[in-house]
Amino acid sequence: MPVDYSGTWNMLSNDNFEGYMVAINIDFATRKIAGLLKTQKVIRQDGDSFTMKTLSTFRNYSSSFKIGVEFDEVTQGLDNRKCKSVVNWVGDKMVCVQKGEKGNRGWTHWIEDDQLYLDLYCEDQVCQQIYERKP
Ligand code: VLZ
Repeated sequence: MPVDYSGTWNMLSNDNFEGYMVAINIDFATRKIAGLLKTQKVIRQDGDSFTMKTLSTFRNYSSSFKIGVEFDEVTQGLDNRKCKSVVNWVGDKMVCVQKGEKGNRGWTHWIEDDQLYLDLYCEDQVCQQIYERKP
């Protein structure tokens, strides 16, 4: 039985989001606001098809994809870049590569002790976020 990422997840911690935002060239004022946010992930998993919504009081971000199928991603409301993105299973982890102007860009999700982990990376920066299931 594969892992089920579906559900609503509330942020518990957000390590080095600042570094990640600098790496994707988010301006100072926006970083000051965004750095205080406790985002929520709403994930819908239907077989290998996913919708991931990142919700906050400031901005929302949404993406939909199928495992192993490259898609055009525009990081709307973040750095507004175009990426050729693809998400694959590596064991029970979901590994996304976001090919585009920025090097070494992507993210990895996994579940450990019923907590949702997310590493967001770009260039030499890694942001690690941990979420718990909404009670
Ligand atoms: O999520 O790549 O879970 O799409 C931050 C939104 C989202 C808050 C960060 C406002 C990246 C930020 C979300 C203003 C600069 C992301 C994927 C992995 C799924």
